[in-house]
Amino acid sequence: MWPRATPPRAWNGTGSTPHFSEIVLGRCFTYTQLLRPELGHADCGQIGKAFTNAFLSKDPCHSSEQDYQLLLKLTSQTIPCHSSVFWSKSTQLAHLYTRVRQDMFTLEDTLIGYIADGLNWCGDAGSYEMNYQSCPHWRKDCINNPVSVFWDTVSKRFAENACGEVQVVLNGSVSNTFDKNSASAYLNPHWPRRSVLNPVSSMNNTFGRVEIHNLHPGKVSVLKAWVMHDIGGVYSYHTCSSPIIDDLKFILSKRNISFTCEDDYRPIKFLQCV
Ligand code: 2NF
Repeated sequence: MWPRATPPRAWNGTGSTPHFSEIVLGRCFTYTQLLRPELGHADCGQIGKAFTNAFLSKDPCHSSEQDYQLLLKLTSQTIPCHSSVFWSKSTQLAHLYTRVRQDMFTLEDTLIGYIADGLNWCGDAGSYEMNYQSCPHWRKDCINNPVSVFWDTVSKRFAENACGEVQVVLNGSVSNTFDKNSASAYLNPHWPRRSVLNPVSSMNNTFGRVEIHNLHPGKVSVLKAWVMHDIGGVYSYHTCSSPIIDDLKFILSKRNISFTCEDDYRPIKFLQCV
């Protein structure tokens, strides 16, 4: 059917990361051979192929969870109970925490999260190639782009697999410590159409929109929230006593999951001084 007559459409987002396939392969080998050799059975060649097949030659505004199923299967990994760490607006601090606590895992400490973190990718329905020029921006072009759908899909699996006591590192120094509108956007029967209340910002909170709704009551006993302050922003916008945290507590209570909250949890606070 190809070569194509017209160049791929220009989107508003950054294009695919140069050397995407090589980076995916290299990260897969680094993770399975050096970081977590106990996972040595993972087939990095197959994982790399499944990743690119999920989006190449496809419309980058109609990506679906289904596209990533083989990749998910090839990267399945058992995380021990009591060791999952979620985060929102606190990427650096949460990852510093799990670097020190090697027994704890954020999504980016799992194989699939490690491979994809910080990368960008998309293809085009009319080409076998990746689009290195531009990719759909989730806000300006379309929500169902390959990167957003990927993170929603793997975040959902990460939450579904969590068990025992789980933790979330939240940023109390920003206004959107926890985005209640993200949560209601997910509960809205018209989802994934845009929320009428807050059409843009409500999309941008995977923890509130995807992860809390996919924790399994009965499997997860308690969510422990650590509300950290002074991670770039005003000192203390929200604390455990803020209504925004009550929203989180309420959503979890409806799902029969216990909730505790602590401001500036010392083992993490200590890392802010490092
Ligand atoms: O890039 C990642 N590693 C990533 C992306 C999305 C979600 C990780 N996650 C998982 C993590 F495991 C955390 O538990 O979800 C949780 C964090 O997501 P969050 O949206 O609650 O936290 P933010 O700090 O607001 O965002 C994390 C990153 O994702 C991007 C955002 O720009 C930031 O780089 N992001 C958020 N929503 C979207 C979206 N709809 C998005 N990128 C594309 N489309």
